[in-house]
Amino acid sequence: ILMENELRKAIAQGHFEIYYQPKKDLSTGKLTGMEALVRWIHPELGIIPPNRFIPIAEETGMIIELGEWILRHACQQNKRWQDEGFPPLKVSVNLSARQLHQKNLVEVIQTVLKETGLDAQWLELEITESVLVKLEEAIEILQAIRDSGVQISIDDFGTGYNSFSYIKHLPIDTIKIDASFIQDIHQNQESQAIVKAIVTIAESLNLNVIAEGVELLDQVAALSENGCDQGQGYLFSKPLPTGDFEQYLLSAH
Ligand code: G
Ligand code: G
Ligand code: NA
Ligand code: MN
Repeated sequence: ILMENELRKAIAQGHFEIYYQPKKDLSTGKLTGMEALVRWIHPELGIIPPNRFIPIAEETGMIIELGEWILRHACQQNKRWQDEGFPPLKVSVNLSARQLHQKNLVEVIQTVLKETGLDAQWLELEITESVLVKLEEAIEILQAIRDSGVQISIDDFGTGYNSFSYIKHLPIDTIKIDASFIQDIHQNQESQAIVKAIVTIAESLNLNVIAEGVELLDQVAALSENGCDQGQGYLFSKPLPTGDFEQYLLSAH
């Protein structure tokens, strides 16, 4: 209850910050986009990671308001970078299960894009696989989002279900391979086989594929060998606050 009240206050007062983590083309090293990751900046406790408050925000429904704040700030910042002359990049924002059920989600997305002036092509929404396999009306919602020009990525792919076949029905753009397969890919043949299978499916369905949790050059080599040409992880950079990410953008080009 204490945490809940604190969180309510924080949302009312906007005590959050969005960190950004780069996504890279593994063969050229070029930046391909960035993931927006929220942090709670508590006046006494300091930085509180999302694992500690997103679940509470979901249970209480506060994620609707917080999610909109995150979406608006990520789009606003991305537009600002574009206006400042940085090469345009796609920003990926995480969407929780509760937000997918939100009746006016598409309207909210369209309003945020209009108000921030960000073109839809520079926004992607990351949705965890486990949410999608459970959601019967997912197809219609995803289709409506994509119809407005926003892209969809399946997050943590490979952990949510025992068969890949359902994804052929989903209107999506990108598969994000779960970090658990990347962690040991350089020394585990099963992980290599799984990544290779995911890449093959992605290719046949005309989807992009990206690996998350890339920490080692050996993992990059194994990913390239198995046809995965995009990655995100500590090897390139941890998630950075706006100012630091800007420095990263300046040094990366
Ligand atoms: O870096 P990391 O500690 O940022 O994120 C931990 C978890 O919190 C991840 O599962 C991530 O998807 C989730 N998360 C981070 N930012 C957001 C956000 O803005 N919205 C939602 N729904 N989840 C987020
Ligand atoms: O669930 P989602 O994939 O959105 O969450 C991404 C989480 O992974 C965040 O907590 C982010 O900080 C973390 N992360 C990003 N890169 C790495 C990495 O290379 N290694 C590990 N262990 N975690 C990472
Ligand atoms: Na994500
Ligand atoms: Mn993920």
